[in-house]
Amino acid sequence: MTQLDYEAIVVGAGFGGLRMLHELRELGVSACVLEAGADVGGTWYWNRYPGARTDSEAFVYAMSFSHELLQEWDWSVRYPAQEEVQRYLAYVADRFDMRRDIRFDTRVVAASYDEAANAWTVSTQAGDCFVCRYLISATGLLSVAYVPDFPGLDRFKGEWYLTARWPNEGVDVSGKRVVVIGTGASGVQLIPQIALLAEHVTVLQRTPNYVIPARNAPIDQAERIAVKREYDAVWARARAHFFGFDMGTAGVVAAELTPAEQRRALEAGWEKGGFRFVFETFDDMTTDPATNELACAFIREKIRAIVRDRKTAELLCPTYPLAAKRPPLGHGYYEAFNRENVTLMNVASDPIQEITERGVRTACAVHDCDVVIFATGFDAFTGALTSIDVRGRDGTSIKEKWRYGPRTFLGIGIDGFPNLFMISGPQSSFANIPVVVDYTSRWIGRALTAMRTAGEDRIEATPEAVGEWCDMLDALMRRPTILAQGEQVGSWFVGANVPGKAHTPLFHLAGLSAYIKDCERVAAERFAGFARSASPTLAR
Ligand code: NA7
Repeated sequence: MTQLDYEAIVVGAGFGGLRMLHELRELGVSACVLEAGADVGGTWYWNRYPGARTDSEAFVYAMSFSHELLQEWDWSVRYPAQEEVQRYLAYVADRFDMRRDIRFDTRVVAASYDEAANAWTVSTQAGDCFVCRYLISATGLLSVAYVPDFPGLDRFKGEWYLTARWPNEGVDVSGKRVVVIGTGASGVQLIPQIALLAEHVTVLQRTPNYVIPARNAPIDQAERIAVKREYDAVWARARAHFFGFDMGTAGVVAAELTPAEQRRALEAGWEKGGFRFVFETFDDMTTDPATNELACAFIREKIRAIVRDRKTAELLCPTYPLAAKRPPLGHGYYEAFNRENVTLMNVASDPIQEITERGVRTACAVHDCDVVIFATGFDAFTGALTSIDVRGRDGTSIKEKWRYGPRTFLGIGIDGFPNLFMISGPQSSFANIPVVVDYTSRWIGRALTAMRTAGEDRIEATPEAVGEWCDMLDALMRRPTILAQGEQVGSWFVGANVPGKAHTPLFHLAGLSAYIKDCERVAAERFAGFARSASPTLAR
């Protein structure tokens, strides 16, 4: 008989882990959350760099499981800053007395499944071991930072930081010369803020992005009241949306409009800002290449109108389709390049060679500096699980199993790894995260309930279901869509941003609504594709 410490262990106390803990409590499942950080927050705990804020609109960047919580929390602005989201998640944890079930400063380093005991043993960096029946990974899709292996970093005499591991106490860049490497969503948020304080900021850009103005603004009380009154409908719309947003459609495709009408629509979308530009301007912006190019040309025109230096403006203009890389939202990004103290350098044509004692050396230039900031992205979706030594039924590790890319069923289960569930796992949905994790947590809860009703305690994705799911995702990636072009432009969502990583679709490219339909079909068919059984009863 194996003694269980908990029925379920959840790894990670960000949005996903907190949501899952709530679900487990509702089901009466004893659970513990193991969290590497010193507080809740996940992404929001670690990414404290200046300028960090949501790219999702505040009203749907929230937990939807409690009507009371939705009514009592007031977001201040349309795109809340890191500090506000962190404060919100701390509030959720306190409001629902979650901290008593969370062990902080506890990094999970290994987990192995024992078939005879039908139990997982979870080991931590500090040397503790916990035994549980169900292991639920809520480790986040963008949690393991990717730092290119530039030679010489250890020689650098200045300070260096990762946006994804920003020190709690902050960094003082006043009067310093700063080099920023990376112009994805993190770099785009950071650069205008750093530029306000630093003596000089040199931005090393490899690929320009289409940066859409966020149009951040305070939320007024009338809007707040209106949303709170109809929150159920807000969530229903978000679950039905491609990216989990409460957004409508344009109701029109570009070809139905005259050039003058197209122009007016683009200007209106640009004024609304954020992802509304993508989803509410034309319904075919991410599906029809001609419409996509219309939007791309429009943004390039805006860049040239904002950025005064012609050479800099041209360097900032992308040439690939909009949405082949995840477009960041800007808060004065292009405007920052009009400052005297900001310089843009092209490290696509002149790549970074090494970090020296004094700064960053490219093939043709030396950028002396006091501070280097790496905003170089993440080992997305798979990095968190493959950096833990997770071993399944026959001792195979996830790292070995996923050598050629992740293989899962629904992004929730893996064959050979019984009773392991993933929230926001690879091959699930990439959309507005609170909506995704709410859905997957509830889905896992439904699976556990079905098992309990049937007197079962073991569930495992079948190899056939995993094979079919992978084939379906591959087929989606082979379709001639804009998202599927991510591989050519080095997008993280197909693993193409990390050298040596397998290029496979890391999420369900057909959108959240399609993903939910697939999961619902599986649930309706009594969790078909998962083998379920009862093991000899274990003592607790
Ligand atoms: P991203 O979007 O992956 O951006 C990483 C940036 O770092 C990107 O501009 C990369 O250029 C750049 N990078 C990476 N390696 C190098 C090297 N070797 N040399 C120069 N530049 C390099 O990560 P973020 O953290 O900004 O955003 C991730 C997600 O978080 C975002 O999509 C949102 O969903 C939230 P590249 O484009 O590869 O040429």
